[in-house]
Amino acid sequence: MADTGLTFYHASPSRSSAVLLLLEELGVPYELHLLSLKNEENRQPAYLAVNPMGKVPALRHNGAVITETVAIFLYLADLFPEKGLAPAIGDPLRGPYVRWMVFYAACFEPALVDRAAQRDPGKRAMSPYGDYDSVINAILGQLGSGPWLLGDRFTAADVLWGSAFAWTTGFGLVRETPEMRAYIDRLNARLAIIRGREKDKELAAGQA
Ligand SMILES: N[C@@H](CCC(=O)N[C@@H](CS)C(=O)NCC(=O)O)C(=O)O
Repeated sequence: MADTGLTFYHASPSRSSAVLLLLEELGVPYELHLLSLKNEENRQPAYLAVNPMGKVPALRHNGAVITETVAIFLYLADLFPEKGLAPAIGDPLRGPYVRWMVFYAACFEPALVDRAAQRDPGKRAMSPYGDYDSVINAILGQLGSGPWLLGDRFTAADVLWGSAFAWTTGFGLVRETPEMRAYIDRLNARLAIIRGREKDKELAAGQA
């Protein structure tokens, strides 16, 4: 495949692992720039020039930098429409797709982190996510019986949510439900995801 011009800034394992899985699903080549969080390579000037937040993941594409997991997901899935991981503009699934992608960053992550830190989310009306249970119920309601978040269509949103459920239930941050378990297992059974997890494990071992 021709050079894609993609550079992926990754630390293994971390939130950027989900992007690695997405790249594996897309099956496109990229240049990997591995950072050690333990050695605080993400806090050095060279990386802060890429992402002033010092956070991974980040992506560079033909000179433009994209940070924030969800932005990277939306960008990559749209960049390779032929892979079919993003409903196109005009497709009735496009709205729900963008909705549940953004819901991840705008509601789920803040709710998760507040809960993990045992922080009071404050008044429901003032909180960007209302309350934790509403967030979990909303995403589980969307998942329904699946098999995927948008029904029969597998999209990049499933890589994001399936891998998020896997690590958050794994750490005991989110209580696993049978529907969630089945969804995680469905994602983990995909060949690209198996390959991606294997690759990420090797990267982590190489850094240890
Ligand atoms: N809002 C960011 C959060 C990314 C994030 O928190 N990444 C963690 C890894 S799990 C990180 O880079 N931590 C290193 C640090 O902050 O020093 C996103 O969604 O991409």
